[in-house]
Amino acid sequence: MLEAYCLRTEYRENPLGLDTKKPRLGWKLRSDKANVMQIAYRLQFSSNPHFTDVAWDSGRTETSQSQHVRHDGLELKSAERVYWRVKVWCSHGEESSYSSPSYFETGLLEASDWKARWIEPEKEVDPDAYKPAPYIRKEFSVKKGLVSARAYLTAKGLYSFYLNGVEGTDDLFTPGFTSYLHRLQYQAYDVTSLLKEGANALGIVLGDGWWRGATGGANLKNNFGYKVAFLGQLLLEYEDGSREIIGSDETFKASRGPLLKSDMKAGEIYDARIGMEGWNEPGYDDSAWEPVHVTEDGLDSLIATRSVPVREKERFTPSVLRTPNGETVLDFGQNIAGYVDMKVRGEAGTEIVLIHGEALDKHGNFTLSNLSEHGTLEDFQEVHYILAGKGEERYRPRFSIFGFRYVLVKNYPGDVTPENFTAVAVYSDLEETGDFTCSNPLLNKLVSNSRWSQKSNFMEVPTDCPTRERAGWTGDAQVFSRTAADFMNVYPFFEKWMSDLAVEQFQDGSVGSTVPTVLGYHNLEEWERLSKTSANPMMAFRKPGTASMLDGSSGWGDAAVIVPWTMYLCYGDKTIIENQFDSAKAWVDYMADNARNPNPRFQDTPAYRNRADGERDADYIWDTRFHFGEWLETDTEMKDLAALLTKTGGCFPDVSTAYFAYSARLLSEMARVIGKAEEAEKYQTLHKKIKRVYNTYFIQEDGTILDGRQAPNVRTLAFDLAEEEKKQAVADRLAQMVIEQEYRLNTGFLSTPFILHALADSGYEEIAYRLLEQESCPSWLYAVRMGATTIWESWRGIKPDGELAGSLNHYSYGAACDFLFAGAAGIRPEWDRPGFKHFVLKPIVGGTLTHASATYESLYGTIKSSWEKTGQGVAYRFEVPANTTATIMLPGEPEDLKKGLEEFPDVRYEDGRIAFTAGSGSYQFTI
Ligand code: RAM
Repeated sequence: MLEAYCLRTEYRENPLGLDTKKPRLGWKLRSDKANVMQIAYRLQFSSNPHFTDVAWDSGRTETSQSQHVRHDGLELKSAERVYWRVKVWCSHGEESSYSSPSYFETGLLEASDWKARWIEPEKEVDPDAYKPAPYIRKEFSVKKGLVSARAYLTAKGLYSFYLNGVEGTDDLFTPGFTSYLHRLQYQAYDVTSLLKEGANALGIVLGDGWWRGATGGANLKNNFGYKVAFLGQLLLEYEDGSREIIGSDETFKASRGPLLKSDMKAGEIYDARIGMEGWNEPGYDDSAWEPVHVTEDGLDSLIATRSVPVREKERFTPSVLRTPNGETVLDFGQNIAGYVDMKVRGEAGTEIVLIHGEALDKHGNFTLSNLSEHGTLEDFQEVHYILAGKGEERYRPRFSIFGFRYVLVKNYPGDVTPENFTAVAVYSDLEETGDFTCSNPLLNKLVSNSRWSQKSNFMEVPTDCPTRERAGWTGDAQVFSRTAADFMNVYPFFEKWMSDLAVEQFQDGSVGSTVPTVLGYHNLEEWERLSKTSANPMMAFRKPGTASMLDGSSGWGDAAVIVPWTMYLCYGDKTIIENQFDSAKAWVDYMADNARNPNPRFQDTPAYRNRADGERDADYIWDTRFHFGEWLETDTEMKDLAALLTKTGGCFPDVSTAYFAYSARLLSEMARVIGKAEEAEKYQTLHKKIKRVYNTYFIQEDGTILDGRQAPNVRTLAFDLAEEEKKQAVADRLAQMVIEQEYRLNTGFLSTPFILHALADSGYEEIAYRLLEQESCPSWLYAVRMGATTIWESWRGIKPDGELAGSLNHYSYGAACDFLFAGAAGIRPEWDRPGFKHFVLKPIVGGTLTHASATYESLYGTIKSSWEKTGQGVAYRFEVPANTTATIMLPGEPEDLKKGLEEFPDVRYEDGRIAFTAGSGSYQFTI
């Protein structure tokens, strides 16, 4: 048996509306044999699923490549469906039959395909007030013989749409979040089954969304514009081959409706008394509705959607609490991002209020205090529902999403009972790829918490938290990107976000700390308005297109390099490197320019006097500009952060120089991967120079970098910055600090993800495990013991006395889970052969664990690694998917080489481990 399955186009199953002319295709191989490699494939394209007319045939193509396959074969037209199938030959000589067909469809490839015009439903808007959501409708007729219908839709703001009263999709928060003024996505939907011959109605509701609703820590409003707008067209195709287009234009009509406010952060007000039954069905009397305004807005920024659609996912039923202060609070048991789906019966006009929060205070009462440290909206995370009073009513927000575990319920008529409230988790529907379990239940909970923080924050863009800021903070995303790839297939998600990072990059190469930025406006008019009127300079601190003081921080801006590299490492797709190379290079050049700028504060230090090859050593130390530094180390309190930055002036040369070196090295690797030899050489040289200077000025003989601080040692090891002769000292010093600090961490955002790897990879495996399994504060498991269901922003999110600090749903520290996948279970990608086409299985047995097991769904299929301590030794089990190979590296003694490992021709003893290459199949060894 040999089979090609799991066919994907552009990482999606049967996608509609692609605007790439050469989509990436991929498939997996399944076989009942071991040691299976694909040696050739044959691809066919057709206009029909039976392949009666083959439009293109690759013929037998000799290669083992089964992912990221692109072909020139087809001249794609707009709105065209293409079926494809593949057959493969494998190393055993076997030939598969053709896979079941898969398809993709192109979107509107030419600007001229758009017949629709932008329409605005609102006349005047008050920029400072919340606005009711506009409802838009259009009736049209469908002739006999409809064979297919597509909807191509987008909005400035958010849209949901209905055909004949039925919602057109379960995708939420469309058109997604991008740097709208440069890239605005449209979605394509197959709506054939929703239409009927005769009269039909299209209905649209628009929400404020990221376009003009409150965003970021500063709650900027009108970030992209003042008015919401809609653009969309239906493409109808009839039996006789004729086509008809119904595009948004002046014949569409608009009205306000029951949704009186629709802010993503502040929440919604819905007055169900404003009944509009049938508004989105044909025959509705819309004589009181207003005409829409057709604008001259262009279509240049339109792109087909690249979003992984946001959807409703897990559901939770609450327990109902009566808190000491007499309030009624729902506890859903899990901190999530989403909303509550509520059922209610009561009198017309009753106004129910739901307020969403993450925690109870130390007295057990509902609180939002942990989220208000930076000031927040008055009506933060609030839903107001006003009853129509007509039997059972049901409501869930449409354009708001909240971070919460608890909900304060006010004014609910009758008894608050669990069955009337369901919390729905809402996030980008990424394929889950990884799981880990072991004998320590607290670690299993840590894995769950980290995964939940990913789910809560992977909502169109990677956010810091789903509550206070909800911003695409580049630093947080960068440190978590590797772990994110363990849990889910994040390639398409990051590919999209990185394009936004690049378009928002500043002229001088500096990278925003939030992408799309919420540290300043995109909307020039709004910036001008507020810079004139606002008493608070923070409200207008950044002119569109210019960096704010908080942008361009090392460790944050490095997302421009680290994220594409990490995605390449985990998925082997060069596209992200090709797309991002110029952006990554601009960031590294920016660092180089800034490193050359002197900082008068350090001008008397030796680095400013010493020269090599005519250049000052200080030219390779980045000691200028503002940076966040290691950020939130264990001994920093949330409330002291601002003071710390003022004290240091945001100047952390050890951090900035280390990232400068690391990004230069990764950039050189990126250049090599895409065949830019000259640049590969140039940035390798740059890396060497920075490394030399870093060793000279930052690393002391005994391996100390900053006295008592673990972070710089971790960074030095993780980025491979120490010269060979200093390496061990840096590792020894780190281990010593961890012991001196009684197996507790003192790292922050940037190096926490690496500390366990850094220790274990330098021979301190047991120390790594002790640190990981530490249960007292500060530690990962302290939070677990305190009942955390997600990862906290601060190590002291809930102090032992119940005091709260900061967001309870920030994934950064959860990045440690990569140690469970890549360390404990040992599933690791390889730099030189990325994407798990080849990988390493190098489990680390240790700590209190008696067993550990991980699965990872790679692009080639399922990888499994587990171990268990038994009376006979440690029993290892592995699974290597077809069309891949693995280097298995087991702990053991040289004499263990004889234990049934003879079948592996390259078995050897290497770095204290038994190493050999294995092809696909299942393996079991006891050593
Ligand atoms: C905080 C954000 C984020 C962090 C920045 C520096 O306010 O929540 O996590 O990256 O600041």
